[in-house]
Amino acid sequence: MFMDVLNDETYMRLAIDMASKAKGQTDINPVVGCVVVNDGRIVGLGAHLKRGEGHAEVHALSMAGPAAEGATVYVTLEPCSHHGRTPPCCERIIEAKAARVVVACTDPNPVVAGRGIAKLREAGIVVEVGLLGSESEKMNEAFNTFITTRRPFVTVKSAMTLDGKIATKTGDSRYVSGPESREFVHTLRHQNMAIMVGAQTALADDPELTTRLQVPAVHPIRIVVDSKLRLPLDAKLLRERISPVIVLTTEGADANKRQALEAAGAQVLNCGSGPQVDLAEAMRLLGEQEIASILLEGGGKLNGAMLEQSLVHKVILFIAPKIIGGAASPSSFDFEGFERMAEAIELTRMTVEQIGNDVCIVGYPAYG
Ligand code: AOF
Ligand code: ZN
Repeated sequence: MFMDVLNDETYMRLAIDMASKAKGQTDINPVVGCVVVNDGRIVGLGAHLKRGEGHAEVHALSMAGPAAEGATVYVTLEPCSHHGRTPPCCERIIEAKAARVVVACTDPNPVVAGRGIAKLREAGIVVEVGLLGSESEKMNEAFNTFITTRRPFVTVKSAMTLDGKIATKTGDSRYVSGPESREFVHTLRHQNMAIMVGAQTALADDPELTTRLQVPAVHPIRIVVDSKLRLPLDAKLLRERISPVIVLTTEGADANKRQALEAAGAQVLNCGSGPQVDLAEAMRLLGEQEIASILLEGGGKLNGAMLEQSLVHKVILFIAPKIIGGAASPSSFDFEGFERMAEAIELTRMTVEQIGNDVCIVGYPAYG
């Protein structure tokens, strides 16, 4: 920025920047940033970096030490009020004798939900809520969904040609989008707790489903939806034991194959009695296993089924400036389809951005 004006927003922006860089490393916990300012000087900085370890406020306040007295605390999420894996942050702020707390957004966690702010006010601290609130809320969209529904926040990512296809008529799909988009996808893998594909995609592409970036990054848990347990035992994702593999199947699937997959290191989960994996049940089971976010990477059939059953929360589509034709070429959402345009699933809060030569569309499906 050319002119760096100092105001509340400057410090909240700094807190958001710190928090957002930790996305992908806090497990089911939100990312949170905190800045403590006293007498015109930054005296403490902190971010929540790992589940079970210090909350953002604790790090920032311990850096500030006695300088926290009379200070303003900027925090991207309402300070917690509960005894979780760490003591309540609101008590820590009260003990530190801060004069004012600026909060970006409230904590939707039912055990907090306004209680942190109320406790601070009861202690006579001035609390202001809402500065850069929607940005902070968006940064924790997966946490917000998981903590209130106990279901994973599902982002479907797909790359298609200008004529809406994800592969040629022979099935070739390497690559639809350009290198910049693909690098962004690997960042998304780092930021999501799990990545999910259908068995057909696992068979056709034999993917590793790991995160490959210029810097080392976190590898997501790898999930394969495989009602008939067709995943080969020598699949790359089983051989590459870099992160856990979960295979979602049905009760009637072959017991010997199930044992063999388990022996190869996979966890096999039954999702209904078939013939196909009950996807809603799958999301319930994955939520039970504390998988808070999933990046869904195809194929078209699985994307379509997830969307049709209202299980997709966010859509990220890359459109590459290429035309490949072919009536039989598959598309991003391969489901039976609607009869009338009025039935279409529309994206809300849509944004459009150019990434390299591709157009990237992000939106949130509105289910009727
Ligand atoms: C804060 N500051 O930095 C974070 C908060 O895993 P626990 O037991 O330590 O607690 C996690 C919960 O605490 C989480 O669900 C959310 O409600 C809140 N996270 N709160 O004041 C932080 N990470
Ligand atoms: Zn806390």
